[in-house]
Amino acid sequence: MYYNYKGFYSIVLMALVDADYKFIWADVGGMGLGSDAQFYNHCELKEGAENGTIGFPDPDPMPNGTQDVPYFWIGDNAFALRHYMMKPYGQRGLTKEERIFDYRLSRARRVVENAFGILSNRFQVLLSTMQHHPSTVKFIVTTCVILHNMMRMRHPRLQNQQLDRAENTNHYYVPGAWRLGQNLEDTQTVSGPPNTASMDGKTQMELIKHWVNSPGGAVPWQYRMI
Ligand SMILES: *[C@@H]1O[C@H](CO)[C@@H](O)[C@H](O)[C@H]1NC(C)=O
Ligand SMILES: CC(=O)N[C@H]1CO[C@H](CO)[C@@H](O)[C@@H]1O
Repeated sequence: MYYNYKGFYSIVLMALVDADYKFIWADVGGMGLGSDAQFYNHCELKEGAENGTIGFPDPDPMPNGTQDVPYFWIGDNAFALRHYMMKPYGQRGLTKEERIFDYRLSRARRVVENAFGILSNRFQVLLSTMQHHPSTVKFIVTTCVILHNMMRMRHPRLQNQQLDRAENTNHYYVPGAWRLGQNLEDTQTVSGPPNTASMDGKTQMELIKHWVNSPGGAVPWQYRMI
């Protein structure tokens, strides 16, 4: 049951990472058999999001935005699009705005990749074969995740050296039109009545796509990246 599709034995660490590289939810110990999507489809996190018990914060505007946008997670193509789960368009023949959305989403996902990278570099036992019973492996991995979070909180600078910092000098936003509401016309068309709870995944995707393509949400180098 623990034999994975890559051809060795493993347990699954399914986790949600915040913008500060901390693990804010984790399910440790799933069997390696099966795909990420299958695992996610049966996990408590998804159920809690679907039945509304997960406790997302109330919607807030994006930076420089004026319109409330529900909080959401980002994932890759393995996950089903929902208003709380944004994923790439990921097909061919995309418009420029869609390619910018995909670029920005993949750029945000690097935080997640970095979190896993910091974790496994610090606790290199995670990179090795553990000669233990699965229940012990589960304890070891859970302990590493908890220690990682404590390190993030107590010594964040120590670990920042390990992060992917390629764009750190460039983090400014062009102010203006978005804040003034001039870019909101087509989002208002798609969002319909101001009942954010009923917004579906596509509508949410439109909102985010619009924001990353607006002066308030764009990063200046994004047009070179697509
Ligand atoms: C919603 O899902 C969570 C996670 O599986 C579960 O603990 C909770 O009992 C469910 N609540 C309702 C009202 O269905
Ligand atoms: C016009 C405006 O409010 N611009 C702000 C956009 O967001 C960045 C980062 O949050 C601020 O630095 C700008 O002042």
